[in-house]
Amino acid sequence: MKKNLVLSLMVSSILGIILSCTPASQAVPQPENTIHLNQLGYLPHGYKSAVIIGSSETFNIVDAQTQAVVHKGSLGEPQYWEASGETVRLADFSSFTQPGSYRLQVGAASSHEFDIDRNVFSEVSKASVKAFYFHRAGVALDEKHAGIYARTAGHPDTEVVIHASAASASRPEGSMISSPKGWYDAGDYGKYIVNSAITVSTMMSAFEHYPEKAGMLVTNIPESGDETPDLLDETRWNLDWMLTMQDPEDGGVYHKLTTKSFPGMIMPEMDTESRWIVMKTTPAALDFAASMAQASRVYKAYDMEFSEKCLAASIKAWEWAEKNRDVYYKQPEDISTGAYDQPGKPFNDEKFWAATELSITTGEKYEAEIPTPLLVPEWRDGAALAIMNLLNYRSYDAAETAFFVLADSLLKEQQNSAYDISNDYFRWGSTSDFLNQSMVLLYAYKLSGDKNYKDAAQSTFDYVLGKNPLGHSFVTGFGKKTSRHIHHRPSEADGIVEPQPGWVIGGPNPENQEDCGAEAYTSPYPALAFIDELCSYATNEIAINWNGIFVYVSIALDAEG
Ligand code: 9MR
Repeated sequence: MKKNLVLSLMVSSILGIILSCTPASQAVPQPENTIHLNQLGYLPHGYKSAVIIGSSETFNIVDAQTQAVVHKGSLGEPQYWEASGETVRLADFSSFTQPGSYRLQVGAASSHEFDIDRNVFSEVSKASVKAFYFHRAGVALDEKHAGIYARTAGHPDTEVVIHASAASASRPEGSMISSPKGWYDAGDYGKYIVNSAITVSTMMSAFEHYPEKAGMLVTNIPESGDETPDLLDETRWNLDWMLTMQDPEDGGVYHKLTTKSFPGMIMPEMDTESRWIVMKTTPAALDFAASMAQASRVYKAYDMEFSEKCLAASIKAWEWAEKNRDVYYKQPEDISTGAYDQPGKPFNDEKFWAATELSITTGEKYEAEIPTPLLVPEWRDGAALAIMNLLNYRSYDAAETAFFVLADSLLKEQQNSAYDISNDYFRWGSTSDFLNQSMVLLYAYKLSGDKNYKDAAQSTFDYVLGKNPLGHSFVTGFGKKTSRHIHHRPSEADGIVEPQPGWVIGGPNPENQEDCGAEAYTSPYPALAFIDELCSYATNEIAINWNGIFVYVSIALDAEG
């Protein structure tokens, strides 16, 4: 078993075995010339860099068909990267702009074939939106839209049970409500408000910031061809569910809808255990208020009634949160599904996010201070996303100053980074951290026109598609080497060898490594703490928020060209 796991490590096996016996502080013997690059390729006029491990000083770009050398370059100075224990050099071939199919060569080593093409990210961008369709709860996926991933409906959620933690006078413990539609959160079948909110908001922001490109995406879903862009049709599926999670009585929003514990690796229709509505919380209300306020303005042109409904729901949730400022999620004893909790963390960023979105939509004043420091967005924090949305509508000096402090720190990190990326820490969902950083950098470019931000965003995005020490593409179905055994119930249970395409994988995570047994993770380096195994929920799962940010960044890069 251990041997299999070691072999399946997504590092070159020799390097992986050497690393497994090497303490973090020691230099690692390197194989001659390993090349890591974006396995899909590069935009003709975009920044283009690859990471090389080895002693050569120069590199060539060769035509993939004719082998003719089309570009020659010198490698950058060697730099040590603590996160992987490697000494690496950069190959910068941004000046080579000719579209075509190529390989990068260093000494005797040759990279995967890659493209230089204006549309190099179009397909993966579409697939990352389409993946959400595969996760629709309560509906059968037909062959016309889902192809080989067609399946029968699961989780109608028309009779979900009010848990004791969610009980109120009008909805006592054990009573039923209807809460259909929505997307499954991740490898599990739960539906969680906090994570849903950041996901739909990131996708709606892609539409607001890049309306032309985002509005043009055609994803072959049942709604394709109607008056509404496919991206918004898909997002609407989850917004409709979110609206059902508000108690009409008092405006409070329930935190989640799940079974009591995670089901086995079964298809949706086989998971017939009761599903429960679990407690109202302040972050659920505020995140919901933020997303609904944004939805109100985004859908106004397509469905006025829905737009008004979203705004009314947002205001009601905001008012509930004003009266209930510190209701933290507390996992009930009989429930063990995901918590999306933030013990002890103040809810000032949630409040700022909701207040800002409500102000943008209504033009009225909703008071909340800009959180300091402003952080890269994630499911726990929507403040920077709110600032981008605000600046998309009007200028506001204090928001702009806070935003550029964040963007400049990411740019500096990238410019000093051995791997040419804006981050060197790894935790659960690390891939999404890189992508969220890319979003901030892209928005800084949009505001300033300074190309350095765009280059940093591109280079950080390249990490996700293969320019990383594992040489792994963290998007299923895309790139030459990607995950085959994701922690994802339908992909495991459907009997189809290839996992559903277009899903972003959580990626290296040095924590929570008990999931596959004590000996599964063999590297001491955080950037290598990854295995392509079903059991690895800590590194090889997928999740809607990780896809939502990929949708944003791939659309943005595609739009900026
Ligand atoms: O993405 C979440 C990560 O930031 C947390 O550290 C982790 C543990 O609380 O939970 C992750 O979210 C999971 C959620 O709780 C349940 N569905 C699967 C999610 C992705 O692993």
